[in-house]
Amino acid sequence: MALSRLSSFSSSSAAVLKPLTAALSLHRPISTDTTPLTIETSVPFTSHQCESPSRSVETTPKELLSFFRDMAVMRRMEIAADSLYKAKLIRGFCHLYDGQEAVAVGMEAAITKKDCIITAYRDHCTFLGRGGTLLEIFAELMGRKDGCSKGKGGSMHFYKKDANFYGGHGIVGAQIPLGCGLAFAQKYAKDETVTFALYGDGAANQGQLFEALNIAALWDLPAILVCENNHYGMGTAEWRAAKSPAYYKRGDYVPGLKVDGMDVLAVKQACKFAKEHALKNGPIILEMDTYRYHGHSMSDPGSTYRTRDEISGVRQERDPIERVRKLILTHDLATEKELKDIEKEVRKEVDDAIAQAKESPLPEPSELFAYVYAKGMGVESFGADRKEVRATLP
Ligand SMILES: Cc1ncc(C[n+]2csc(CCOP(=O)(O)OP(=O)(O)O)c2C)c(N)n1
Ligand SMILES: [Mg+2]
Repeated sequence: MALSRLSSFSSSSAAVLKPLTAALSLHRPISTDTTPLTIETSVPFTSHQCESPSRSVETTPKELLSFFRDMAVMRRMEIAADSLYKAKLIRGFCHLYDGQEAVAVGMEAAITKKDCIITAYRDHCTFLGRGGTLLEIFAELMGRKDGCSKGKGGSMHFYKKDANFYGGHGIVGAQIPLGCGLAFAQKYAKDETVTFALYGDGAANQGQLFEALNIAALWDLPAILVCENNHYGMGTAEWRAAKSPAYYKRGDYVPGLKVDGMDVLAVKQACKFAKEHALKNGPIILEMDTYRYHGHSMSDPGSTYRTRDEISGVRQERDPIERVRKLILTHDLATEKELKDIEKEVRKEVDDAIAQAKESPLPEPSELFAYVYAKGMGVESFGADRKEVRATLP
């Protein structure tokens, strides 16, 4: 596929990075500088059945720096996971998110931990965004006790109930109706919160999406359906799988927005807009135009159905971390050396977490069924409620 298919949002960096307000006092440390700063999104939003949010996004030096740092942690973490997998310290399924970091980070900047998030199997960075720790992540990936799912879920089943993160789901599309169910509970409880249900372009062709949307629209549920369009399913390009790849329009009677998912500020703006919309009017679709650098999963080199030129072209023109680095430098908010130092720090944090995770014990065999099924629901199918079967268990 030609790069042009994917680069509808790329534009010359000079125009993209032009400051709207330049009256910034330059004082250090920028990590606490909350001077307002307005920056224009890379491209306009495209809307369906609704207004578009403004392209001028309010931010601060502090926020931009935290975006840079958070995305750098995510990138480093996923690259480390790749190495651990190759060293056979991580087994089973493992889907990496590098390239898509702006979606997780921009979304969190617009919402609170009272809002719910539910996603598919590409979930490491979403969990980190919800406040999960690197130790919980690496321990879970290695099947250890200190993992966020106590070492029993692995890569696809991260979960953090105290921050309303409802997984981590391996069945393509299954999280969409579950997310609408969460939104139903939120509306029923009148707690003025929303659910972000994330799914891929591959999942966007499933029937259950449209069934869930129908009910969500009928009942005005505060559901935000986020299609992370990285342009490929499990190796199938979107144009081979979708008659209309304009996913933001595919809800027909449900409003939608197309967003540059590589621009963290655009993602923040769209999510803020969507939350307000959903609380007032019901569901909305956000199509995030994004890209994954790794293959679909660890068994996919990712280079048989797309060219290396395409991947390196996206890295060069649209990388979400490089975009924020340029913004910070253009606005004189930090020096190149300061940003490099942050990256060095991040690298060490990730290495330390891996070392700690390796020390974490494996789950106790006696805990085989603990935290797997709700009490009395499902364990009996293994016969674990029968004395003679229990006796055979470790
Ligand atoms: C119901 C179902 N069908 C097939 C699969 C195998 N499968 C796993 S991921 C995937 C592709 C999904 O692509 P997309 O929705 O674009 O998400 P992405 O991996 O790009 O994030 C497929 C076919 C599955 N897990 N569940
Ligand atoms: Mg996809």
